[in-house]
Amino acid sequence: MTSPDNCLILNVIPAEAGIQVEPNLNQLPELFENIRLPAPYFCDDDTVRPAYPLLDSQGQRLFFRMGRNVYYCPVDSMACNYAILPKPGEDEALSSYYDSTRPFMPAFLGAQTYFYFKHLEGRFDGRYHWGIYKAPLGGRAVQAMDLDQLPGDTQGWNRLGGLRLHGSAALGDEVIFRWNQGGGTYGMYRMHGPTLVPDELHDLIRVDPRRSQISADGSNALYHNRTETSNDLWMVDLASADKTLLGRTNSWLYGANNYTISPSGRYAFFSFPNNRDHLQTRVNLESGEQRDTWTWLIAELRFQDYRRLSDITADDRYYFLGSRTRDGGSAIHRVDMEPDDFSQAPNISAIEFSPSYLLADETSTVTIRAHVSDAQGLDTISWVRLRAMVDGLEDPEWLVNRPIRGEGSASGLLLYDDGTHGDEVAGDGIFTQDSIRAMLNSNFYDDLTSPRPIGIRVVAKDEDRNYVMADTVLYIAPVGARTEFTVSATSSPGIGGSVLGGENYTLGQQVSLTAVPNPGFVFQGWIENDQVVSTDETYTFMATQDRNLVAAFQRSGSSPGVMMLLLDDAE
Ligand SMILES: [Ca+2]
Ligand SMILES: [Ca+2]
Repeated sequence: MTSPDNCLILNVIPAEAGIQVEPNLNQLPELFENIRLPAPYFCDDDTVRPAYPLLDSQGQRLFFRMGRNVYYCPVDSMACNYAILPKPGEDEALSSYYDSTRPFMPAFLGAQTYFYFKHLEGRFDGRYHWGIYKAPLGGRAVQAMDLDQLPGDTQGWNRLGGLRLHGSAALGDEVIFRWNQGGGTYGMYRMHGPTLVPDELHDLIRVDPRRSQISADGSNALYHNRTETSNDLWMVDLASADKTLLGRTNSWLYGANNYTISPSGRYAFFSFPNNRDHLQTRVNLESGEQRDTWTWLIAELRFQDYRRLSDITADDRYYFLGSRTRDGGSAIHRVDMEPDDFSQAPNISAIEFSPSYLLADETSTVTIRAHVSDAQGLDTISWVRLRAMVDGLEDPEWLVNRPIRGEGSASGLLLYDDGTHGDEVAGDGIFTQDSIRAMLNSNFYDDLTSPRPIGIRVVAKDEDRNYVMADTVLYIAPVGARTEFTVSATSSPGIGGSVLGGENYTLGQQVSLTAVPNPGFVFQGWIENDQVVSTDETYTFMATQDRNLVAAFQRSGSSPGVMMLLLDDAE
């Protein structure tokens, strides 16, 4: 599990504690594949856009609210239908728009799918009937719990606003929810009873909880806690009450939104408002590595659209996002975080910088070249833009300014394939921008004492609104810093083989060392300071310091294992 020290995500810290993406672009592009809802579910009315997309635990069905109804769509066909039937004689299933996170949640009981949702019945028989209601998929709802069973205000307005469903499919017929008990205190309850979750957990949750979320297996909860100096995002083990800090701002002002644990338990997702609400930051819960999985350059979202992010699928690959389009329509996007199919979306196969680093003197410039293609043809690419990132985040910390600028807007420099801006050949798919320079009045540089990398994110969009983004790093060097390094590569023993690639490199240049064993020897690994740093014959890294690497070989001819292999072959 990650320690709090290496997951402080919103302070300017050495990038090795954030995301450092190696420039192996074949593994890096993120494909944003656009799925539109079938025509009946498109709407021009901005008030009934799809919201609160939610996946089932298998990631096979997408649920969302539109207006006062809940729909579901098989992910394969996106043929959508009602998840909850409207009330008899009415057009709507839900009573209100209460709650800013999850107005409904699915539950899975054997082969049956049910919905729990917050509801106020229309009838009034001396009192209102607020509660949690339950409906089978495609069926009508009955009350499962009356809010009057809970402590606190009994008939006040907006009672449902004090109720937050924290569902988990693994909980089956149980719902865990947060409840505003009145007097500024909150409790975490189980629906059956209803009963308070044990006191020690309750206390953890009670510290200014605004939202929390339960993991798919019901074992962990995320919750948000505001202190005098920061906003923290914690994960708590519901059995042991052990806590892990996942994220922290250095401001008491801004909190986290829309946080969720992936069904696999491998990732937490969240948004901090200063990264524009909807930049879904993914944290690997084992390594602490962070990355924004959405980009501000995809300008199909508006303020507070973070409410329209779904959970991610059980294979950690996709999530869905409801959005309003600039032409007034609505759409749901599917985000593929490990794309391998570029039959529709553009592809970015390489990103190059020349020189290989940016000198921080405000006059030196760097030229970027991005190699972009599209199966439908280069003339279907609408634009290619870039943004800088710090610690894997597009908008790192609310007081940190962007570290670079260039011609055009620093929030999205355009790259050109028209022969301008350093582009040598127009129309060859190599998009170029030659005006990138350091913006030294950014406080990013206040503690810049040694070469350090920033993230460079390149995003391409095609006419069909497919997006792809690829991240790499650009090293920034202060004036006077060393930018030339020696990488030495030797063989051990000397007769074991030869090595290629040991020479001088500039900061940020890609180094590729190759070990070639002589006959009778096998390659064991690359050794540095008595540590094995790679067991690949070709070892690739960025030049940031002098390095001394030894390729270790071992004699293989008399190995019993090889003799057995030869005997087997002879039979
Ligand atoms: Ca295309
Ligand atoms: Ca070009």
